Amino acid sequence: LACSLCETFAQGYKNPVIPGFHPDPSVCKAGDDYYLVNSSFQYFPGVPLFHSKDLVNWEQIGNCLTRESQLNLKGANGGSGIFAPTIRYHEGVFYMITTNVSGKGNFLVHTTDPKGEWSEPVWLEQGGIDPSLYFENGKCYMVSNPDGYINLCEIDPMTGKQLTPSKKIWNGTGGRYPEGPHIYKKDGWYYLLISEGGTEVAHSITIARSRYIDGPYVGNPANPILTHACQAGETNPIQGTGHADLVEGTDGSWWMVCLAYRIMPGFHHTLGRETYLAPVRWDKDAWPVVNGNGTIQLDMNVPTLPLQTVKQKPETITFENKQLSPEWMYLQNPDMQNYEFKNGNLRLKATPVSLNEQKSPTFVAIRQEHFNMEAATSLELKDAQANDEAGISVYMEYHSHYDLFVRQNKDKSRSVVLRYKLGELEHIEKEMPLNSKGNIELNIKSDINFYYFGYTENGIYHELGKMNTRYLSSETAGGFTGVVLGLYSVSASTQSKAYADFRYMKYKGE
Ligand code: 6LW
Repeated sequence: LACSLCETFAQGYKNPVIPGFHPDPSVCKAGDDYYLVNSSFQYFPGVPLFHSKDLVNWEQIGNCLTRESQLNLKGANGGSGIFAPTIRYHEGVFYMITTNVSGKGNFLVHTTDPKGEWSEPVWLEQGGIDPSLYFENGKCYMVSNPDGYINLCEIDPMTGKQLTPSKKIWNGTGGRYPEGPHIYKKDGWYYLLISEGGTEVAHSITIARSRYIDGPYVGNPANPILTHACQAGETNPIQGTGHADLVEGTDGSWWMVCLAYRIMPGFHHTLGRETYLAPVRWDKDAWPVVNGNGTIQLDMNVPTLPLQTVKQKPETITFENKQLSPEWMYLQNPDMQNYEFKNGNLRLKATPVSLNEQKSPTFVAIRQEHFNMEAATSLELKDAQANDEAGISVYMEYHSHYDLFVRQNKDKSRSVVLRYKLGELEHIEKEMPLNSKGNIELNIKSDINFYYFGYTENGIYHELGKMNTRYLSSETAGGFTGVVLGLYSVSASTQSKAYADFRYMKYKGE
């Protein structure tokens, strides 16, 4: 009997609950639905939006920032653009507040239908990053971290007007970069949850509380309440735990979402900062305790809310229905004239903007979400002139990507080429002449250490080379994002009318 009860209640789940580049999670509950957002940096549309019924299984239902009027990303890269967002639900309205580090700073958008369009930006006066909202008694409070200190003010969320002066309320326990603040109220206490230590291995979650919203806030003697920068976390394959948000489940259970990353040999990570889930209980002194000892695991053997699976993403993405699902991302602000659906294909019109530029090349990508994965695309390059190219890029940043592509040659023949771009280095690893006309399949496989590149012509697979994963890692390439797999098309001249028709994108992860 004991065992069958265990099975009923201790269903357990696997972390990360949203794998791949999905950092800075924030979560809210509306009725018995949960909504979650992530930061998005230089990618358009901005702020991916997920829905769940159980906090474990998440489906991306859209993006909060879908129009250029909400999201100017000119010149943005993986260290700028849209930083950490917060999502809150209050009296029938959803609010998403974030920072455009490449633009005018802090702003919020709102909607009554999160699956639909969100409002125009409401610009805010208080600076710093990682803004969050707290609603109580008809008032709306904003917290963020100008000058490395958590500040609180009251705002009008519909106009953005700041109604009270910014007040410093806490700067943590002495760790660097106090950030990611959120305020909650429970049993007469205001709790202020923050991150410290920076987003790398020293990342930690700390908490303080006060009887008054504007303080004085007193830290939890047991801080940090979550970190892997400690003995209990030192051998954990998950590192960098931080940037968290709390939510109370429909059954009264409490949960934390946070970011962390899965490490590769040498403490590198390529998949970006991912979204993790942990159970929270409140101890006898009314402080939250995260998953028992303040660490999290890949296999979480804990009771959950009743699990409700969501639609799985297809392994083969086709373009017949003439739209891209919400996980597809462009760089900066795309010129949509260069993207078209034609005869069941995704047609990418080549422009002279190369992948090495901090601009918006014709490029559209999905995230790599697994160390072990296989990706493939079938494409035909058309109307091309010498040195025009189209293919697929394993892309971390404009200066760090591995490109597998079809190139038009001077003699009008075509080749398939494998090229690496790593900082100052640009290297063609291999090029092979193509014998046939028409579609070619480009193939990428990966494991934790290598990417393996090849192509398939007339049903025969040809190997081109393999390259280390670690040079694309956040530790080497920098930035706050993770590796994405982008279909792209680039011309060698402005005169070229080249385009590429992509028939499908396959992605299979283990
Ligand atoms: C984010 C900050 C952080 O705004 O990194 O890990 C910054 N936390 O809170 C970019 O994601």
